[in-house]
Amino acid sequence: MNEEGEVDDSLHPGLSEDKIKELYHLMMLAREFDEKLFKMQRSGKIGTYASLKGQEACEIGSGYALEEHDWVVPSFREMGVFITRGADRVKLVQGWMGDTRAFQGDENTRDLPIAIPIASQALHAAGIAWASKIKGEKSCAITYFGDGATSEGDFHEALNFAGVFKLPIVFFCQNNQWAISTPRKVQTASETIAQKAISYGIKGVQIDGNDVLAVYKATKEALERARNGEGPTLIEAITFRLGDHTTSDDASKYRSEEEVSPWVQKDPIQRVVKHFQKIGTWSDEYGAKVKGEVEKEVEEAVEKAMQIPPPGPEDVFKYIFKTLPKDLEEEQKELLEEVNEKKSLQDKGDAV
Ligand SMILES: Cc1ncc(C[n+]2csc(CCOP(=O)(O)OP(=O)(O)O)c2C)c(N)n1
Ligand SMILES: [Mg+2]
Repeated sequence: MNEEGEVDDSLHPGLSEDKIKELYHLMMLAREFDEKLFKMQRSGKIGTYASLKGQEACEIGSGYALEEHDWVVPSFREMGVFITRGADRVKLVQGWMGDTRAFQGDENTRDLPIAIPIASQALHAAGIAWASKIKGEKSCAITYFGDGATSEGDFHEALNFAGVFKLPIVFFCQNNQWAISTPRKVQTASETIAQKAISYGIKGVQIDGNDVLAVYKATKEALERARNGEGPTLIEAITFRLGDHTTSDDASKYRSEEEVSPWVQKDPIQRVVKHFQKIGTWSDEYGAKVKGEVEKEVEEAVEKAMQIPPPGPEDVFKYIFKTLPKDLEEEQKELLEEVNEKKSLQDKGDAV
């Protein structure tokens, strides 16, 4: 789908117009969550938030191509993928509110919690794909990371390992042009990120990451190859981070208006609207209906998340180790004793 919303029939992924409407709905839902969480951070309800604004086509298009039994191994900007996978909306908000209980992992899904250490998750994904292969399962792993992650050793080790063992894995790079304040041009001397695949003997493709149909198609094809035993694919999706790196950043300090404004015109959601207008299926009523639905869904999730009592100090120690190592067990005990002591002193004080 080009920037005018026209689709080249010879490249069409074969999704019906109803399915494209579903993609539009999911992209609008991701944008609505994004805007709401940003506002919650500004009003002190969330500590830090990492916006996905501008990257909705990458996340919804690729998420939509996955099968339920596939594994998702994300970084920290993939809320759109989680939404597409049907993740619990309340938990998404709860997690951004800093509640570790939202990250305990759900036995019913194959979506891993977010990873903050850049590129570390690519190795976890390679390990998961290896396990699937050994077990003879048909599930693939997809791992997400940014342009900056491609400078980390973990990225290269994961690609090498996956190439050698011909693993059922898709490496999805959201090249949003920036790694905080480091621009893509100083990240690597390679002309593209996709070409790095060549040195690991795997397939590499570069796509327009603001074209939801291209993203869906490239991911679907990569997954099919992986399922057929043809090995990994590195997808480089060219996109742009429209917002700041996180709410702790101010991108205007290192990006000019001239750089940002053309990307505002390339908004992946507006491109789908143009498509509907071109083929005559758009109406303002339809636009308002979708907007109303996503607003309601987000409002409800936020309201429920706000009612959850905050976690206790003991929760800091849960969800990382299946069995707590001895030293952490002692730390947990000490902390709880300290907290209880403070509480009883406070209660005494209150009583006096
Ligand atoms: C190993 C490691 N080094 C540094 C950081 C600090 N850090 C957080 S995000 C980020 C930039 C990541 O850029 P990119 O991979 O392009 O992803 P994007 O944020 O653009 O989605 C850095 C350096 C970190 N989290 N982990
Ligand atoms: Mg980046």
